[in-house]
Amino acid sequence: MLRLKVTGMTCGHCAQAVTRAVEALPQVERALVDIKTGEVSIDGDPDEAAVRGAIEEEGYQVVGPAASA
Ligand SMILES: [Cu+2]
Repeated sequence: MLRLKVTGMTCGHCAQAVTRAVEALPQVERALVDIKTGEVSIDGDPDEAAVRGAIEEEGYQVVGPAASA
């Protein structure tokens, strides 16, 4: 599992955009977004750079690994 801290997500639309973008990537089984904490949890064996790129392409910033990771 990969967990990233993302800033800029403020509502359900943001969460859905990120979820959809990440779940479209290969080797991703499921993506879970918590907009309160800004944490994105990804199940599967994804390429981290691809995940970061997909999230940033949606307009959000990946600031690092999630604090609880
Ligand atoms: Cu939003």
